[in-house]
Amino acid sequence: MQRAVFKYDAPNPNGGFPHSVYLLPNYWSFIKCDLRRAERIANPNQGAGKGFEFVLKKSQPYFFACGEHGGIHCNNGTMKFVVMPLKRWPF
Ligand SMILES: [Cu+2]
Repeated sequence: MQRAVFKYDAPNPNGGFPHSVYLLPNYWSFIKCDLRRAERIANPNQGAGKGFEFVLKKSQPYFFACGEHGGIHCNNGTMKFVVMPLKRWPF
């Protein structure tokens, strides 16, 4: 089973926007950073320490983005990515 691990700084009271992890439903919502039908899978506190682990159950593309503050870190391109888990070779 393949997993994605997300590590990000906990919310900083001295400034800066916090982070989170959203799973977006498809390619276009990912391109547009449209979070309306996205699912928040980790909150701003879950990226600290060992981070947040998400199991990639299927061989399909998974679209992830930070969704805090209207998706600012998705829109500026710094916190969004796609991962495509592939089946392992059978040896
Ligand atoms: Cu962020």
